[in-house]
Amino acid sequence: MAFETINVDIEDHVALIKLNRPDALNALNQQLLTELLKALGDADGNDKVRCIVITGSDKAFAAGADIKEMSEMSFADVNDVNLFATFGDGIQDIRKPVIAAVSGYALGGGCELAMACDFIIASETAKFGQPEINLGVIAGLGGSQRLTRAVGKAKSMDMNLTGRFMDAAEAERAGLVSRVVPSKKLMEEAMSAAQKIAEKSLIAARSAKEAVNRSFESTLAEGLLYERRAFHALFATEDQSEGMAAFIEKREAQFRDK
Ligand code: CO8
Repeated sequence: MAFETINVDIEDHVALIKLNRPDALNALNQQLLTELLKALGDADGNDKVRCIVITGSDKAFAAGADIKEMSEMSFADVNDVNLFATFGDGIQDIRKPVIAAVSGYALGGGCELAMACDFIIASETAKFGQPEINLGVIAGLGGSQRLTRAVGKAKSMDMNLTGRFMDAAEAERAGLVSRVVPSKKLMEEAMSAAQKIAEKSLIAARSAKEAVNRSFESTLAEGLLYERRAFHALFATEDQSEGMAAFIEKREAQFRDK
């Protein structure tokens, strides 16, 4: 499938997916969402890919769902657009690690897309927000749920009710992003983080991702049990033997995902 609204490059085991609707600040229309889901699924199933990075342009990661496309929709239309219902689940189903590299605006569906990734690296210019309230609607892809889990009720309510934007420094203080870097260094930093992940055992990386995600869905006791069982299971892998032997022999581990 040839993509028109995104670019995909695979280099050194990292799939870099760049949103590419510059005239609309990468607004997420149906075509872009369809192409993005397809590209993510392809990357997840491609043996050459071990980590995925999603990014936008300097000015905008994504300025939200496409308002022009949505403006004509009725309840029945929105209800009927399967993508609005399935996109969030689709991105959650990606088993390889996914990093969002955010510069400029990450608003509405753009902020929600970034939050659906495993972690966010932001440039100093990044601005996050859930301004749907200004349009007479509310967040529809996790902005009231993932944002609240990430930054707590006070800031989430503030952003969802006033529609104000959070800059990169505030987003880092609040725990929404894992690191903030100078604008020029964003892609270098994101790709270097992705490379680091790509060097690990993919079995362990997937397991770590699943365990962290499980913490959002379970009690502490259940989460701890899940983590412990996943930890035990990794002792059935060759990568566990290799990783520990490499440490003892003072050499780099050669993981084989076995
Ligand atoms: N949808 C469609 N077009 C957009 C969007 C958008 N979300 N954002 C920007 N654009 C377009 C503008 O219309 C403009 O196009 P044109 O030149 O043809 O008029 C072009 O991009 C450039 O935008 P601006 O001229 O407005 O640029 P500024 O630098 O002046 O302002 C802003 C940048 C502040 C980002 C401004 O564009 C803005 O406020 N955009 C809208 C932000 C917003 O409200 N986002 C939330 C949308 S609703 C949503 O995301 C709901 C998600 C729910 C579910 C998703 C399911 C998948």
